[in-house]
Amino acid sequence: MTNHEFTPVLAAYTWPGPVTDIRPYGQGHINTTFCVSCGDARFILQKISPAFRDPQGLMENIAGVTAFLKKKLAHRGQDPMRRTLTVIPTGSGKLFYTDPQGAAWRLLAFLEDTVCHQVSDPVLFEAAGRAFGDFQFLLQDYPAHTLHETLPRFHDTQDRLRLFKEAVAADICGRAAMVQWEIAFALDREADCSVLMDALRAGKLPLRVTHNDTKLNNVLMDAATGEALCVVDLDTVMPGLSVNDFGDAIRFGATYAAEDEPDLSKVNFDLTLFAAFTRGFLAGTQGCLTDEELRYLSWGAKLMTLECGMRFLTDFLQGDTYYHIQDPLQNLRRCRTQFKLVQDMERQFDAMSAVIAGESSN
Ligand code: ADP
Ligand code: GN1
Ligand code: MG
Repeated sequence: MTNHEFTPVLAAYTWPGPVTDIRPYGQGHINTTFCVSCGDARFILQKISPAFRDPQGLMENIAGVTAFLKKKLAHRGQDPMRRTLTVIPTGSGKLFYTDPQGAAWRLLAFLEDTVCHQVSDPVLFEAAGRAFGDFQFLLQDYPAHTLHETLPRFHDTQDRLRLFKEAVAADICGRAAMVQWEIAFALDREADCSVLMDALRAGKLPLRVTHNDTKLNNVLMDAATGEALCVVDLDTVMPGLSVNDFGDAIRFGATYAAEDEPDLSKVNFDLTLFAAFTRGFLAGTQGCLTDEELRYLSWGAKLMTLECGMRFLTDFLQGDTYYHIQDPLQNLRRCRTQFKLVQDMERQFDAMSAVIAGESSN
């Protein structure tokens, strides 16, 4: 974007002084994020992805959840301004600004002196687990019925498989021929795709208020202490399954490899990382998960990894319209790392369940 294109959005907000710098920021795949400086003061400015059809509902969710969290954090004696996001309203008091092209923008307080990690290690992954577990703990009595569904059927893996099959059948970019192995990999696991939705329908798993996008880079760590400080990226806070929040974090962080690592020999599911996250997550949830939820955590890990791989492959087949990409094969590489991790998890499924049982009895 040129500086000229920022003129209307900058004019919609009240700044503490002249804007001195605007630059792309972070490694999110969905929104377009900028860091805006006014001298020493910094802000996060985000163009919300058009995938979110109802920015008003989305921003109401974020305003509601952050206000709720701030109260609980203050009650605990923790700093509400550092431990949750703060939405800065437009000059006319709105939660977001709509530009002349119809795109929605929001402004957030910048959390200074924090670090955002793109690759895992046991200490920080355990800290992330604690933060995502605590997020779930704090929101267990949030009024779920007030939340707007920002992306319908977001983690309905059966529905993701249906959309994937449609993309294969349509093959609008003529790419299906080059990914026959990956297509077969997903189709071979059709029966698995319904396991969690069936458990939900059978009343075995409760619907909770969940984050739904628990990637390691969606938690900011305190630069001084390493403590996981603030869960960010609240676009997908919706009623969902706790096991999916667990699983989505595992699919990204239970390996030392990057999500788009081209060399699959480097992409290995790591049980030590898995145990570290499990320990943190269970400590954060403070016993609020049911025995059935604990039993299904390994399924959450496997299915979120499979689902994410299918989503990357679907986007690759459809011409890369959903995720930001840096090159035309990035979604395919992302899909392959996820499928490699699924294979590893299938081989170590019993060991994963044993780790969970061990950690939950501590
Ligand atoms: P996306 O949905 O595209 O992933 P995010 O909301 O996760 O967008 O933001 C992208 C990145 O920007 C995050 O991974 C994090 O590094 C950074 N970020 C987001 N919010 C803040 C904040 N309030 N302060 C500092 N950094 C932030
Ligand atoms: C997206 O927004 P971001 O980059 O934190 C996506 C997740 C995927 C993830 C894969 C709203 O997360 O669902 O698991 O990419 N978010 C949305 O890296 O689709
Ligand atoms: Mg993000």
